[in-house]
Amino acid sequence: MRIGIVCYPTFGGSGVVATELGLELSKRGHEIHFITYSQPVRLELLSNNVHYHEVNVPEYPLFLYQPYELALSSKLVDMVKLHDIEILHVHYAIPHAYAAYMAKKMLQEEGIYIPIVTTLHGTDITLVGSHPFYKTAVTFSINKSDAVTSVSQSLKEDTLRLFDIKNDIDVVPNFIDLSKHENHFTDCQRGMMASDEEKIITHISNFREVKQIPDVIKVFNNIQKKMPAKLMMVGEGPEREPAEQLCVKLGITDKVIFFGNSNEIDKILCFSDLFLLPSITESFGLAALEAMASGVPVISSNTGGIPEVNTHGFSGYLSSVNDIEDMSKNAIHILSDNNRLAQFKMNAKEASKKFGIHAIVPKYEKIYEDTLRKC
Ligand code: GMT
Repeated sequence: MRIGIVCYPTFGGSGVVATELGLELSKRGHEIHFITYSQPVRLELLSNNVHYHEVNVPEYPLFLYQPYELALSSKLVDMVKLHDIEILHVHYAIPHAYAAYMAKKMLQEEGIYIPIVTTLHGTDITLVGSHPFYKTAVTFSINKSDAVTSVSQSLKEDTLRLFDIKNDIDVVPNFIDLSKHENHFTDCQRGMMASDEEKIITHISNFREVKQIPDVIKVFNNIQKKMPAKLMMVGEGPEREPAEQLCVKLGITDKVIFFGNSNEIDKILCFSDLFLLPSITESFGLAALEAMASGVPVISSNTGGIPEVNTHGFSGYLSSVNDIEDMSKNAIHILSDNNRLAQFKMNAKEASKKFGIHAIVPKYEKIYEDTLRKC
C-alpha cells in the first residue's frame, strides 16, 4: 500500500509511534510518505520506500496564528495526487484529523477518494481535545474518519465518555522494536554516570505539568536518603527549570543530572535500575514501556492506560496520583535488595514482550485493508 502518515515530528510518544510504524511498514513492503512540518526526530533514514514531505507555513504579519491546518490540508491534497497515496493515517486528532478531512473533501471534488485512519494518542482527547474551544471540531473530525484507533482501552473509554462518538474505536496498543532494547551496547557507560554502589533512577518526558515532575524529584529525594543513588532526568519542557530549583532547595543537585532531549534513550535506559512515571494522566505511557523493554522496572501512578502496561507487583508498582510516600516505599522495596531488583528487571522485560512491533503492526495493516475494502 502507499500510505501517508501525518504526525508531530518532535520528541513525544505520538510522533515516535508514528515514525516507528512507518519504518516498520516500509520494511514490510509498503511505500510510506511522512507529511509534517519537520523531519520526525526518529526518522533517520529515508529510502526508496520512505519519503518525507515538509509542510511549510509562510509567516505573514497579518496572522496572529499561522494557519497550519490550511497548509497541511493543501500539502495532503498535493502529495496524495503526486504519489498516488491510497490511505492517510493521522496521529493525534488535533488538528490532523480535521486537516485530513478537508483534504479528503477537496480530493473528492476531483473524483479521488482517500480514506482516513485517525489514531487518538491521549492529550488530544483528555487534556486538549475535550476543551470546549476545540470539542466541536474534534468530535466532528473523529466522526468523519473512516477508521478510528486508540492506544489503550482506557483512552477508548475516555473518548466515549467525553465526546459524542458514532464510530467504532479499535484499541491498538503502542509498541516498540524490542531489538533496540537488547542492552547489547559495549558502551553501556554506567561508570561515567554513577559508582557501582549507586542505584540509577531515570525519568523521561516532555516535562509538562501532567508529568508531575516535582513528584519525580520528591520520590528520588526519599530514595537517596536510604541508599546511594543518582537521578537521570531526560527531556525538555516548562517544568525543567522549577525542577532544577527544587533540587537546589533539597540540596541534591550533585545527585541529579538533567540531560535535555536525547535520541539515545536506549543507552540511558541500559544503565538504569528504576523508572519513575508519576503522571496525573497518561493514555499509555510509551516511555514506561521503553524502560521495561530495557529491563527497567517502573514505579508509576495508576492512572489512564498505565495499568495496561505496568503490572503491579510484577514489572513494578502502581500508586495513586501524588502518593509520594507509597511510590517511595515501593521504589525502596525494589532497590534495597539486589536479588529482588534482578527479578523485577527480568519481569519488566518479560511484560514488555506483548507490545513487540511484530505483534502490533499487522493490526494496523489489517485496519488499512479493511478500510480500503469498505470505502
Ligand atoms: O505525553 C505527552 O504529553 C505527549 C503525548 C504525545 O503526543 O506524544 O503522549 C501521549 O501519546 C503517547 C503515545 O501514544 C502516550 O504514550 C502518552 O501516554 C500520551 N500522553 C498522555 O496521555 C499524557
